[in-house]
This record gives sequence, C-alpha cells and structure tokens, in this order.
Amino acid sequence: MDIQPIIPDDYRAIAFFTGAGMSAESGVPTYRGRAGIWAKYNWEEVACEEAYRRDPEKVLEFHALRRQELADCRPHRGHAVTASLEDRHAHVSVVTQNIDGLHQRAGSRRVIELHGSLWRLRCPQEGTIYHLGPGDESPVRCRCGVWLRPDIVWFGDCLDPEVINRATEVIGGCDLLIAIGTSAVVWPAAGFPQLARDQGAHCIEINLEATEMSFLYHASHRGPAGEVLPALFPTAIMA
Ligand code: BV8
Repeated sequence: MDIQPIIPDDYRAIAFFTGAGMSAESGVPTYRGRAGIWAKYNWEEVACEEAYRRDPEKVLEFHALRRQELADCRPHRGHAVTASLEDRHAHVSVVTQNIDGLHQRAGSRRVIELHGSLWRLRCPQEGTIYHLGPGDESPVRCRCGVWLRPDIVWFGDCLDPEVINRATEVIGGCDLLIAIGTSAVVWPAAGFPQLARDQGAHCIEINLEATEMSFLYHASHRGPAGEVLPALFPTAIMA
C-alpha cells in the first residue's frame, strides 16, 4: 500500500467523516453488503418511526440487542490514531454517521454524531435523555410513563438542525477532509464531503471499494481503516 504520510501541522483544521466501515474492524457489522445489518433485519420493522409507533417494545429490544453485540467490540488502531491527533493538533474533529460510540471510547472528544447514538434513549414527551453504558439494563419507559425511543435518526427522520450546523461548520471549515468507510448513499450525510471539496480542502477517501462519490477525492486509499490511518499518520500513535 503506497501511502504518503500526512504531517498534521501542514493543515489548519482536520475533519474525519466516518461511516460504518470505520467500525468494521472492531467487529461492528456495516449496513450494506452480504453481512450487513439490513441484510439481516428489515429496517422498516425495527428501525423507523412507524415501527416504533407500531411496536415500541420490539424496536427497543432490537436496539438493546445491538448494544449487547457492541459490548464486545473495541476501538481499533484507526480510532486510536484519530483520537491521538486530537491531543496533538488544535483543530481535529470527527463527524460520524455511526451510532456505536467507538470514537468516544477511543478517546475522541470532538465528535459530531449525525445520526444519534445507540447509547442514548430519549423521552418523546419530555425530551429527557437517558444515557446507557455497556451492560446497563435498558429502561423501556420514561419516568413520565411513555415508551422511550432510541435517540437515533432513522430513515424518514430529519437530522437535528443544530447537529447539521455544527457538522457544516467543521467540514466547511477544514483544509483536510478524510472520509472513511462510508458507502455515500444516505443523505443528507452523503453530501458533506462535497462541502469540503467546494471550499478547497484536500480530500482523502479510505474505503475498501469505490463509491458514487469517489470522484470527489484527491486521493483514495483502497484498504481497511485500521491499517491505512496508522500509515497516513505514523507519528500519531508512536507514544
Ligand atoms: C432525511 C441510523 C429529511 C442508525 C441511518 C424516502 C423517505 C424518507 C427519506 C428518504 C426517502 N428517499 C430518500 C430519503 C432520504 C434518506 C436516504 O438517504 N435514503 C437513501 C437510502 C436513498 N435519508 C433519510 O431518511 C435521512 N433523513 O432525509 O430527512 C426527509 C424526511 C422525510 C422525507 C424525505 C426527507 C435520515 C438518514 C439516516 C438514516 N439512519 N442510520 C441505525 O438505524 O442503525 S443510515 C445508516 O446508513 C448509517 O447511519 C449511515 O448513515 C448510512 C450509510 O451507511 P454507511 O455508514 O455508509 O455504511 P455502509 O454499510 O452503507 O457502507 C460501509 C462502507 O464501508 C462501504 O463502502 C464499505 O466498502 C466500507 N468498508 C467496509 N469495511 C471497511 C470499509 N472501509 C474502510 N475500512 C474497512 N475495514
């Protein structure tokens, strides 16, 4: 793999834009492809507002199962590189489509979750947020009595405008964008890398295969995130 190392200080602001492929080497299934989540489950039955209204218990059980599956998953070297860069460079951010919390578990603090988190439930009535950790018993009802809802942006849900603004600021203001492990098929998330390109950022893609948006990138590395990121930032996890 011929990878030109990056010197972080050559850039003013670095933005990582990640999808499910960023977590694949941690053992978290991606969404599409043979072993993908949507090949196993029908999202219309377990991961959308209609399903939640129809059978909240089934939806909550599905998400509790996904949390259990995540409990054995650990961040990999790619997550460690991204987190370590945040300690070495003033302007490093992560904009992720992932809901698995692995960036945060690796130590990244500036993480914008476009699609929410498996580790949060919210009361649709009061807006109260319930934070869960690995192994926590999942509450199903709020103190006010209504069914809790996974704090996740499902198909057909609008993204939080505040989250969109923060992601736009980070990606529109970076001069280095690194997009990792996303099939670039889900909108509006898929549109973010174009923002970086339009304002002149150097854009790099890390993916096992090309996507419909690969034309956007100045460099594409066809390899796993856990190997490419340490090669791109060899000094990031020397310590
Ligand atoms: C919206 C939540 C306004 C978590 C997700 C009809 C009705 C309603 C909406 C629509 C509609 N038609 C179109 C839309 C818009 C829709 C959309 O984009 N649909 C697509 C399918 C066409 N978008 C929405 O609904 C969004 N909201 O538009 O609101 C609105 C409202 C009403 C009506 C119209 C508009 C909300 C979208 C958010 C959905 N939530 N996840 C959960 O449920 O689990 S989507 C889910 O898939 C992820 O969050 C992620 O964002 C998305 C894409 O997945 P990826 O992360 O890219 O992962 P994927 O498996 O696809 O690919 C993995 C990649 O990694 C591959 O390329 C692979 O090669 C690579 N890879 C694998 N291993 C590695 C690797 N790379 C590197 N290293 C490795 N080791």
